[in-house]
Amino acid sequence: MKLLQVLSTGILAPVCGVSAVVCFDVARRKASSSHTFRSKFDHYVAITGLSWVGWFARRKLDKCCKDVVGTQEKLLLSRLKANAETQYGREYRFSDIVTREDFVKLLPLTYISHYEPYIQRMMKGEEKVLSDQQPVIFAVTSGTSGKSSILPMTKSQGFLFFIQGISVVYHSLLKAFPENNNLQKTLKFFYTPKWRKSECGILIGPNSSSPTNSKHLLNIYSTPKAGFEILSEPEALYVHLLFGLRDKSLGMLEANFSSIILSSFDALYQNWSDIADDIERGEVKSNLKIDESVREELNNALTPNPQRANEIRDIMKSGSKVGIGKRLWPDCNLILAADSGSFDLPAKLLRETYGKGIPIYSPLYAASEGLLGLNIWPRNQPSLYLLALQSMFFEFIPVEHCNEDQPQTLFMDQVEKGQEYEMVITNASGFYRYRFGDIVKVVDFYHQCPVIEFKHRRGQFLNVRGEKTSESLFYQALTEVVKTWFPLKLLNYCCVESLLIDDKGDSYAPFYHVFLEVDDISKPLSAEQRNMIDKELCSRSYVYQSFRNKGSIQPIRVHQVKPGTFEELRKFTIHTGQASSNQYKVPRVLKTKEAVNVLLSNVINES
Ligand SMILES: *[C@@H]1O[C@H](CO)[C@@H](O)[C@H](O)[C@H]1NC(C)=O
Ligand SMILES: *[C@@H]1O[C@H](CO)[C@@H](O)[C@H](O)[C@H]1NC(C)=O
Ligand SMILES: *[C@@H]1O[C@H](CO)[C@@H](O)[C@H](O)[C@H]1NC(C)=O
Ligand SMILES: CC(=O)N[C@H]1CO[C@H](CO)[C@@H](O)[C@@H]1O
Repeated sequence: MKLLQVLSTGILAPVCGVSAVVCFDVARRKASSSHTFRSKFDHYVAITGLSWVGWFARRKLDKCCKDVVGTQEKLLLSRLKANAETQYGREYRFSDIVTREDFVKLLPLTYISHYEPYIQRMMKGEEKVLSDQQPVIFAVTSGTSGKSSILPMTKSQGFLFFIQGISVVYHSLLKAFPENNNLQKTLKFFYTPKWRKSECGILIGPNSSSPTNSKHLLNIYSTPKAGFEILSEPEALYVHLLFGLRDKSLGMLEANFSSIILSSFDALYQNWSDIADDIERGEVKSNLKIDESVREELNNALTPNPQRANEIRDIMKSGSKVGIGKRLWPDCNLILAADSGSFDLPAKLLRETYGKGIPIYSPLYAASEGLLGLNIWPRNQPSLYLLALQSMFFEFIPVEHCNEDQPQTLFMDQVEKGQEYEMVITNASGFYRYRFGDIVKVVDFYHQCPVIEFKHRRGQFLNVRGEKTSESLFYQALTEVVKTWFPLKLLNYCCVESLLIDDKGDSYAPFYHVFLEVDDISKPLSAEQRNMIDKELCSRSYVYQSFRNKGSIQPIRVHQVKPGTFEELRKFTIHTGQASSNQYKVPRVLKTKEAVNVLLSNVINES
């Protein structure tokens, strides 16, 4: 990040004149064994810079939270002013807008389709279409539950994301988990996305911030630079694990989503013996499919370490998966990964098995739309987010109106505690009053700023007869049932509406298919067990129950699938869609036939 460069040369360099103090501070902190003196120092500069920026950014944030109306209106009006001379700005008369009420009156609520013609123009190279700034990139949203879409981003975005997002949550992290204020490295599971170019030469691709963008931040991670450049995922994962395992004093595990960490542990169980051999030899195995230049760089970063190799072998052979993370890395203090919405289940599994004893912190609520929320309460569960009021102008549609096309919206200061809303955003790169579909619940206020819990994404409904069973309601019913199946554990699940599957059952009425992966497949699920899900859902949803009683919906059909099915589904989606592995989310409601076929071909124990 640019800022760190500025800090390290401009501010920190003179401060380092007091080098004795700094050297003492560097020396007294717990550090990764793979650090050289130089990299230890760079690591120190990076995290010290980050926590200073975080301290200032947090003060600024608190000030804004005490004046929600002013902060939001100022943000909105300055954005409109900056973009008044764009094609969109002239079309919607931005220059006439002087209050937030004008804005709502003059502009319609929009969906992604509204922007498609504008984006086409931008891709051809026209300037000042939606935003005054030339887009640097077109992001691809994770199209795991539907189609991918191509969206523009602008330059300042990454910088603001860093200042208003990363630095603030880092500050909160250190306050809640002070044991992380050290020089231990982080194992970051990151996969480099593929890129393509639009007609005017703008890069198109998922814009996940790559650690290789910043030389300073690289010292924080256990994987060397070359490892982040590997394009194929299994090989990249192998390398991440290799360098992570080598470092016994690792401090954190980090990935975008808890599901990525969970599946990385699964991969560890498949490949640990090769990895241990590599650590012993100090060389990456010769049949790993990577470029020679990458191999050379990786090998340069390795030294033979038979002792650590044996340690890993002993730990991996000792059986239990529970707490394996803490046994491999006794000083690991934290898992950093999103655990809200559809990542709740993988996070729970992680807490109970591999990651037992290591807290999980989900720092940001962010999406392609930008920074939406900040979790400044790292120890709270479920994760709560302070709305990122400096990053977006927010409006809210009460859930009961979210089926209307142009409902009345509320402003940030008008929402109520305990209510659920669909969020509407106006962001920095030219999306105005945009309904991207997230439903949240306001659970509290921090000063005047709403604190929310993510509920689900609109569209992630099961809806065969207008009953609209939300993803989260279904999940609650399912977890309640699975509790009674103890010691059997649910590993993964997914629902499909019957219209996507040819076998329509006994009556014309539609129903839900539920695909479950559980940890013990030796005994098929009994008919009684399967029926419980339908009963539980009835007891939780009056609407669903009434359709069931009327015979308008048939009972839920439960299918058990082979272990590894959801991994296959993930590979299939990444292979066929445009989502990269960083962005992949297990869809809880599958909407395409092709993906459903993957599940169907893996069904077992059908009675
Ligand atoms: C995680 O995913 C989000 C949205 O898909 C993206 O904006 C972000 O940059 C990703 N982060 C990493 C570290 O991959
Ligand atoms: C990891 O192990 C699995 C199963 O043995 C194997 O198929 C896969 O190729 C290995 N991965 C790598 C990167 O070697
Ligand atoms: C605004 O939202 C659009 C649509 O999701 C996205 O493409 C764009 O990158 C967002 N801009 C910012 C600044 O986050
Ligand atoms: C937010 C973000 O990650 N932005 C990055 C998008 O990609 C460009 C080009 O690689 C980077 O410069 C941005 O930092």
